[in-house]
Amino acid sequence: MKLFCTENSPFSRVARVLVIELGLEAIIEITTVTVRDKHSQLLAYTASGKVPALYLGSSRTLCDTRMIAQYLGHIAGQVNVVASVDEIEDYAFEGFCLSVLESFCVWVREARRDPGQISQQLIELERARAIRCLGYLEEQVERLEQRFTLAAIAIACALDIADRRLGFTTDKQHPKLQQWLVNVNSRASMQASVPQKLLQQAR
Ligand SMILES: N[C@@H](CCC(=O)N[C@@H](CS)C(=O)NCC(=O)O)C(=O)O
Repeated sequence: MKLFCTENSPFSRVARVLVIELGLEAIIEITTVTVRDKHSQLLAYTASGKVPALYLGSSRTLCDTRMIAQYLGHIAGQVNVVASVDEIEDYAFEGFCLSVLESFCVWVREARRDPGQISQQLIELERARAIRCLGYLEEQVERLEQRFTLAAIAIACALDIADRRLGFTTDKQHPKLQQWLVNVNSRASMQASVPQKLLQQAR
């Protein structure tokens, strides 16, 4: 199986972390591709052109992070890597965590446009959303601490990209979240998936 990723994409990182956490390195080949590129090899596997994408063989490709997580959990025999709809609070929390990651991606994308094209209104909207969401996560940190599964991995990757790309960090207002992040960042899966290109850039 091939897992298509870019080096810097936080959604890709979620999938890469899961591959390591689930011990699937031997059967999942990580393939780095380009996105927003009409010549990308990924387009031969999925018209969406987005990462992560998991090619299963026989022209079957999963191109949604939650689906990929669910599938990886399935083949690893660890179905609780994603929340079950039977545990509705966990299920809702997981959706919230993925939406936090999505929101940081929107903010990063906007911030990287040519200066004249950046919408300050959008930036401020995303900043306000981020502050609100981190406040909520500070209250809900026990949920993140319980298990390092999709919800927690999404937040770990979201907070990392927010720090590296936007200089937006958990601060004194979020001490529990900050401590949780320090702890999870020391995991082998998080260490092995640090975006190397961003690491080399000045922060
Ligand atoms: N909802 C998708 C989001 C994936 C996504 O937005 N990926 C970004 C990189 S973080 C991407 O591939 N962007 C390329 C593009 O928009 O063409 C998922 O859950 O997998």
